[in-house]
Amino acid sequence: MASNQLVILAIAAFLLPTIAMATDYVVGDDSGWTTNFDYKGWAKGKVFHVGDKLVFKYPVGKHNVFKVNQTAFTDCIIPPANEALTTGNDEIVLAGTGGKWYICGFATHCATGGQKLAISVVESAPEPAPSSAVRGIIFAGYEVLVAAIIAVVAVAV
Ligand SMILES: [Cu+2]
Repeated sequence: MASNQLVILAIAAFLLPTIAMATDYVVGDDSGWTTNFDYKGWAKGKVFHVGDKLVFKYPVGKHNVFKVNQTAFTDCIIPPANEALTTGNDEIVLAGTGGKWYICGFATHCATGGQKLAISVVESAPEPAPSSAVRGIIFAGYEVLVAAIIAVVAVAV
């Protein structure tokens, strides 16, 4: 087997867990993005990593999503309308670490409806979280794949 193929395999084996372990979070789970939902409680206990994705689901025209700073979050200061996400299925990949804040810009949804989400994002984890069964299954699959790749390489060499 050519050495550059081995290099590609090595890179793939290194990158795969990072890709496989990114988590999609539907904000509010089955309730989606709405008023009178406890987003603080929803976020509590979750560990958000760089590369994970937030998905805001809501009926188009009923809500929207603004990414804001902490002050705007606390005081429900609505940014200009052209900064809003409005598709009803807004996906935000968490690109960096630290605090992230999101609010709805409709009427008083943020101020009186509590439609606001604050999270803290940490570095992507090199190891799967032991508490997540799904991640464990994905990781087990990855180990099987690596074993298969090693077997193929051993046969080829
Ligand atoms: Cu709203």
